[in-house]
Amino acid sequence: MVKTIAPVNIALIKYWGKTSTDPVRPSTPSISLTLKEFYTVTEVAFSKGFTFTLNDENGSPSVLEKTRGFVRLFQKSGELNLAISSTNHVPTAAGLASSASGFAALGLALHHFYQTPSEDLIQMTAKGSGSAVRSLPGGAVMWHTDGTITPVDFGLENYQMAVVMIDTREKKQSSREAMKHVQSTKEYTAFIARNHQRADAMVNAMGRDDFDVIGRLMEESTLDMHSLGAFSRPPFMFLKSETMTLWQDLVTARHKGLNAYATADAGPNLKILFPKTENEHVKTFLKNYPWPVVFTEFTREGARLWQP
Ligand code: 2P0
Repeated sequence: MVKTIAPVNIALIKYWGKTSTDPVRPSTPSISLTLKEFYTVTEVAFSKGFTFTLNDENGSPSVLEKTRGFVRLFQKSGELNLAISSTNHVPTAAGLASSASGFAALGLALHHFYQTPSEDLIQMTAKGSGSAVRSLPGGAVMWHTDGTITPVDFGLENYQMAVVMIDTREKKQSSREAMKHVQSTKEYTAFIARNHQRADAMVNAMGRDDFDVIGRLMEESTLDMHSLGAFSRPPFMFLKSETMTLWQDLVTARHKGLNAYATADAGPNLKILFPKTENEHVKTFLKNYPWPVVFTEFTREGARLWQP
């Protein structure tokens, strides 16, 4: 039996699309921070037949199929006699499912279980979920267009994130499908060029701890990524009106001195990044809204074998 733990990561510069699926190569560099309080724990053991449970519930046929395909990267032939159980940990009852922590934990567990070469781990994990590779090392991480990952110099101990759970129901469209849709729009090429520049500028800003620039670049990358949905046929949106209302209010509060910036991923929940010194002000700001909020710190710990 092998048991692993892997953290969730949130991108400040967004990954959105691939130049190649085998091996996986992202079209744009992305940069993320690793969350301390959100993670997945996964156990892999020999069994009769193949089972996968997530939070003690059997995976749906499509999830089972995707998981089986992922395991096939590690065990190429023969029957799959494997029981996989995965648990997503979040600090409140409100779920925030994450394929990043899920595939990082599973990829690492299968790597140990089948004793595959270490140099293959990133590539295999990326096949499950691109963003999962950023959950492998922990800390501030950059995933490059050549498929490699490197640490980014950043004092993440001084920052926190508030995750506002506007709607935690499962999204209708997967990131993978959404990326494919937008890659055929002509606006995509310009997005990629802009996001490359932002990634370079972000590394600089993080190195000198320039939070005004970090926050601005994060919001730009987020809104640029989300706007691509409007150009795709048919158009789609992950953000909801509540997301935009809260974000607009945050911008207004910022003009009055609140030092915080927002981002959102393939769903309507808003994540607010701020220096720890702003914690009380952010709490006061968020008190006016009905949604559950989880505050989290960041961590330099990445995916690893479970140690009780
Ligand atoms: C990111 N997201 O950088 C971006 C921003 C969501 C919004 O990467 O196709 O599950 O499996 O590689 O990594 C989520 O998509 O997609 C994602 P695949 P993935 O975090």
